[in-house]
Order: sequence, then structure tokens, then C-alpha cells
Amino acid sequence: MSEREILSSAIQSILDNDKEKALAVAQKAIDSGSDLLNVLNEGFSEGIRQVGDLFERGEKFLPELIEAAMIMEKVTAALNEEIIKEMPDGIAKKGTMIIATVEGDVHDIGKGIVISMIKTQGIDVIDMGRDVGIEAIIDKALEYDADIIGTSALLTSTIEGMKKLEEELRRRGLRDRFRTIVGGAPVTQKFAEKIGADAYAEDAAEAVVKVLELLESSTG
Ligand code: B1M
Repeated sequence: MSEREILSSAIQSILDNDKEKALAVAQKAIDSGSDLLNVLNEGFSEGIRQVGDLFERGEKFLPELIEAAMIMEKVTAALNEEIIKEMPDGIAKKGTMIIATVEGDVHDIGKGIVISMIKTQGIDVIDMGRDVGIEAIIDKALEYDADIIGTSALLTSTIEGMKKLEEELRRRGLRDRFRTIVGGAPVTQKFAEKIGADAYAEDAAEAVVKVLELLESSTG
């Protein structure tokens, strides 16, 4: 199977809600030494985005969206595991990052991809999961003496949580202690600047670049 066939089969398997096919395509990608991040981003993720578009147009219904998301979670977990396995041994630890999907939001597929990419750079990532409150995020960052706090949101109604996080960090006198990065489909560079976040990343590859820059700037 060529790289192009892998990508189109990955998209189709999600559109068809076909778990067996999706997992088989993921395995083929692993066995053939494909660029797994590309398979995730341009293949499976594109599939779930198309399902989302069909859902928005009323051509797919919520149970189908939920099923596609569950398949997506399984495939992402399998590929993420492989991406981490391919990490070279003995990579120096560069820093610690806390990451969470903000309160009221359960979307975490993209966050999972961001995490596995960042981990490959020797950064410890503590994943707090989804629907996480601001206080819990800050407490976890203090507990782990984190360098960076990353938040993800996929709903226009929940990105407000990112603004509240910035406000709460300032209120508690902790704003200079952590660097912050925000991401997720409705988040923009402009929004990040407006709320005072240190960085914004559009996708997982950019998140890696931005996180490394933040770590560099925090150590001088
Ligand atoms: Co929902 N959902 N969903 N959903 N869902 C969207 C986001 C939506 C756009 C669909 C639509 O209507 N077209 C819409 C939001 C509209 C809006 O507010 N603008 C929507 C809605 C309305 C809802 C519900 C309200 C539906 C309902 O109940 N009526 C409900 C809300 C639940 C809640 O959160 N409280 C809901 C539920 C769900 C499911 C549970 C079924 C499922 C989520 C399962 C899961 O995540 N475990 C789901 C899904 C799968 C989607 C879509 C189809 C796909 C999201 C996704 O996984 N994309 C989505 C439509 C779409 O995106 N076209 C949709 C693939 C993923 C790889 O991309 O998440 O963008 P993404 O992540 C990227 C970048 O954004 C970036 O890097 C990632 C990798 O490249 N990034 C970061 C993400 N986080 C980052 C953090 C960073 C940096 C970069 O730094 C910290």
C-alpha cells in the first residue's frame, strides 16, 4: 500500500465508522514505516474533520459522530504508542509541561496528538485529561513545578476558560512562574495575544516548535 493509499484508506475508514479497517490501516502504516504523524494528521484526523462537517450539515448524526470519535481514539492511541516507542533512548529532559482540555470541553483527540509529539522532544508531559477546571490545572502545575501550562479547547463556548486561566494566574501572583500555550480549532493567534497567553499553536508540529521556544526563553 502506498503512502497515498494509506491516507485515503485512513480517511475512508473513519467516514465509514469501520473500526477493524481503521486499525488495520494503522497497523499497515506502522509496518510499512510510514510517517505516522502524517498518517494521523492528513489521514485519520482529516477523516474525523470530514465527519464533523457532515454532522454540521445534518448528513451524519450524533451517534455516528460519537462512534467515529471512539474509533479515532483507538487509532490515535495505537499510533501514539508507536511514535513514543520510536523515540531515541537517552534523550535529555528539557522540561515539564502540564496539559489539559479546559472545563466544559471533552474534545481531546487533537490534544493526544500534541502530547505524543511533545514527548518525543524529551519533555515530560502531565496530561490532566479533559473537562478540567482552572484551579486544578494551576495546582497541578505547582505540584510538578512545571515550566509550561498548555490548554486545548474545541468549542467556541469553552475557550473562555483559557482567558480565565490567565486571569487566575495573574490574581495568584503566578503569571511569571509559568509559560502558557493555547490551541484547538477555534483558538487563534489573535485570541492568544488578547488573553495574554505566551504562545499559540495551530497544530501538533507547531506546538513542538513553540514549546521548545518557550523552554528556551524561560531558561534564558
Ligand atoms: Co464535537 N464539536 N461536539 N465532538 N467535534 C466539533 C468541535 C464541532 C466543530 C463539530 C461541528 O459542529 N462541526 C462543534 C463545535 C462548534 C463550535 O463550538 N465552534 C462540536 C460540537 C458542537 C460538539 C457537541 C456540542 C455536540 C453535541 O452534543 N451536540 C459536543 C460537545 C461536548 C463537550 O465538549 N462538552 C461534541 C462532542 C463530540 C464527541 C464527544 C462526539 C467527539 C470528541 C471525542 C474526543 O475528542 N474524545 C467530537 C468530535 C470528534 C468533533 C470533531 C468532529 C472532530 C474534533 C477532532 O478530533 N479533530 C469536531 C469537528 C471538526 O474539528 N471539524 C467537533 C481532529 C483533531 C486532530 O484536530 O482537535 O483540531 P483538533 O486538534 C489539532 C489542532 O487544533 C491543534 O493540534 C491538533 C493536532 O494537529 N491543537 C493544539 C489542539 N489542541 C492543542 C493544544 C495546543 C496546541 C495545539 O497547545 C496546548
